[in-house]
Amino acid sequence: MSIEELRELINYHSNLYYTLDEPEISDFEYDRLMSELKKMEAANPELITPDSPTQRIGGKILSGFEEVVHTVQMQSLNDVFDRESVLDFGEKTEIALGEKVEYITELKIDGLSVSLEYRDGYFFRGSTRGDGNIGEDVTENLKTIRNIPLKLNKPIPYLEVRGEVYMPHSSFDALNKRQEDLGQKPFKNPRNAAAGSLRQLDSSVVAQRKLDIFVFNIQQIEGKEITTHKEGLEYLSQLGFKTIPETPVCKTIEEAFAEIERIGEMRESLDFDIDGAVVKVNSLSQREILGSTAKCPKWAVAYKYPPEIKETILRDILIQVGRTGVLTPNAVLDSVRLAGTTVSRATLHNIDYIKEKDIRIGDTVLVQKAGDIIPEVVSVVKEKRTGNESVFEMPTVCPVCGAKVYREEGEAATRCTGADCPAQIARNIIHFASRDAMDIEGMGPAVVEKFLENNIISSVADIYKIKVEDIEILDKMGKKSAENLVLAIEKSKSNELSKLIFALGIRHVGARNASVLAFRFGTLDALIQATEEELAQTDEIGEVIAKSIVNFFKQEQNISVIEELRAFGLNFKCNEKQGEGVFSGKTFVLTGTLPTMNRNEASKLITDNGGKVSSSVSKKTDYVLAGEEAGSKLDKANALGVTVISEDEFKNMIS
Ligand code: 3BA
Repeated sequence: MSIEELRELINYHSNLYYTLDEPEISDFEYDRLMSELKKMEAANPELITPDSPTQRIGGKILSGFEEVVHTVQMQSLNDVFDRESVLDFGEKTEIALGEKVEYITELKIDGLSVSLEYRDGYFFRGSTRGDGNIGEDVTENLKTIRNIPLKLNKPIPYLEVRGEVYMPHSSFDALNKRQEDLGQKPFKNPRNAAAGSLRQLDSSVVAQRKLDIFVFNIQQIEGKEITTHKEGLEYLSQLGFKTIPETPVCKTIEEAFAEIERIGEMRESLDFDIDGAVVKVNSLSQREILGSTAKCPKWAVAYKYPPEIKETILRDILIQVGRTGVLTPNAVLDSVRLAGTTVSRATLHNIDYIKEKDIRIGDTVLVQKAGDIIPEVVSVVKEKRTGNESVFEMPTVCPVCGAKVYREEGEAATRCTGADCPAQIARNIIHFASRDAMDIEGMGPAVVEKFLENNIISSVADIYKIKVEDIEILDKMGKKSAENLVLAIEKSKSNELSKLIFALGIRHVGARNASVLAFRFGTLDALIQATEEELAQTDEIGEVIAKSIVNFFKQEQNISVIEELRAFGLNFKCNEKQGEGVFSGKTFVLTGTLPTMNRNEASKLITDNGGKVSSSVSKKTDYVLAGEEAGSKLDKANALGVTVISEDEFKNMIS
C-alpha cells in the first residue's frame, strides 16, 4: 500500500469512528495502521501532508499563543429564562419582518467557542473567542481534536466556521481520575477542563484530553451559495464536520419552544453538558434584515433552563471515604427523577453543612443538581417533620478501615488517619514511591494502579514483596524494566530516615519537616515514642503538626505497616550528619522575603553549615535573617537585642 492509500484508509476509519460513531475495524487494527504510517513518514519526512492523521497526536510546544483578529466579530447571545420571553422574541421578530419565520432550536453546548479557518479545503488556523474581536491562535491544540477535519471533502477556496469545543463526560471522568492519581487538583467541571486544555502550550497534553467539537455556524464562505441555516448545517456535515445535533426546522415559535422542552428532557442523558438551548432564525436573508445590536444578533436567543428541584425523603446518611481520606456524608434518598436521571443519592458535603441546614435522617428534603453533576440536598421541608427524625453525627472511626478519624480546627473536612486504608491505598502508595519520598524509579502512578488492579500489591509494605516474575508478565512491563524496578525497590530500603518519614504520608509532614524530625529524634522508634509536647518543642514543628504525628502513630494499622517495613530491612536510623561549619551551635530565625533566596534555600545553607533554623524569636536566637516586609519577628528581635542580618551579610558569613 502506498503512503497516500494508507493515509486515506486511516482517515476513512477515523471518520467512521470519531464522527459517525460506526467503526468498521477494531481499535487494535486502527493502531496498527497508524504505527505503519508513522514508520513510513519517519523514513520519508517529505511525504508528510498537513492532513495526515499523524498531525493530530500533538508534540509541538509553544512559548505562547499568537493573537488572531476575528474578521467577523464573535458575538454573544441574549439570554432568556422563561417561555414568555421566547414567545416574545418570536413576536418581535415576525413584526420586524412582516412575514412568517422559520426557526431552528439547537442544543447550547457548555464549552468554549472557537473559530476554524480553511483555505483550499485545508485547515490552516483555529482561534478562541477571546473578547469577541481578538482571540488566541490555538491551531496546534485544535488539530488534536479528531472531529475537526484537517482536509475538507470539497476544496472550496475559503471557509470560516464556528463551533463549541467541549469535553465529553467520559473524557472528563477519565481526566479527573488521572489528576487525582497524580496528586493534582481535579477540574471542577467539564467546561473548566476544556478551557484549561485549550490553553495548554504542549499539544501532546491536549491530545490526551480527548476534547470534542460541535460546529454550529458558517461565518464566511467562498465557492458555495447557502440560503438557510439548515442547509448550512447539512453542507457542513457533507464537508466532514460534526454539526450541532437535534436541529429540526420549526414553523412557529411555539414549535421552537416545544423543542426547547424536549431538549430539556433529554438533557441528562447526553454525554456532555449543555447550558441551554439556542433559538435561531432559519433564513439567512431574514437574518440579514434583522441585523445585530452592538454585541448580539437580533435573530437568535439563548434559553437557560432553571435548575430542577425535587422533593424526596432522606432515608439514611452513609459515609464515603475518598482517595484523599476525606469522609463525605451522602444522603440515601427515595428515588426521584431529576433532570432526566433517577437520583437516589446526594452529597451532604460535610458535617458543617448538615448542622447548618439542620438535616436529619427521615426528613423531607429538596434536591437539585449542583454544578450539573452531583445532586445535593438543598434544604429541609421543616413543615413535614413528624418528630421521628434523628440527628446525624459523624462516625469516630473510618468506616472503611477502622482507623480513628480526625478533624482539624477550622477545617470542614473529617479525615481518616489510616496509612493502609483501602480507600486511600492508591494515593498513599503513589506518594510513598514518589521522588521526594522513597524515590522508587519506575513506580509512578500508572504502574501503582496497574499493580493494585492485578492484586500484586494491596498495601504500602507489599511493595517490598514484589518479585520480577510477578510483574514482568504485565503488559508494557517486560523483563528488563521489571528487573530495574525490583532493584530500585531494593535500593530504597537504605534511604535516609527523613525520606521514609515523609513517605509515611503523615498529614502536614512535608519533606522539610521530615528531615527536621529525623535529625531531632534520630530513629523512627524515637519519633513514634515522642510526646506531643516534645514534638511541639522541636524547631519548625508546630502544634498542628505535632498533633497529627501523635495521632498517626496511635493507629495500630500504621504501626503494623511500620513493623512490616522493619522486617523487610528498611533503614530506620538517621545517618545524615548534621552539617558542621561556621554556624555550628547557632540558631537562626528567617523573616520577610530575601532578595535572591527562598526560605528553603536559606534554611538549607544554614543546616548545611551546622546551624539550626527556628520558627520563633527568643533570647536563644543568635541571628534573625530578615528580608523585605519583615514583620513581628523583626520587632521582637530588636526588642530582645538579637542580631539582625541581611542576605548579603549572611552570604559573607559563609564565604
Ligand atoms: N450556537 C453557541 N453564538 C451559537 C452564531 C450565534 C451563536 C453562540 C452559539 C451568534 C453552543 C456565542 C459565541 C459565538 C460564534 C459567536 C450554539 C452555541 N450561535 N449552538 C447565533 O452550542 N454553545 N455563542 N460563537 N459566534
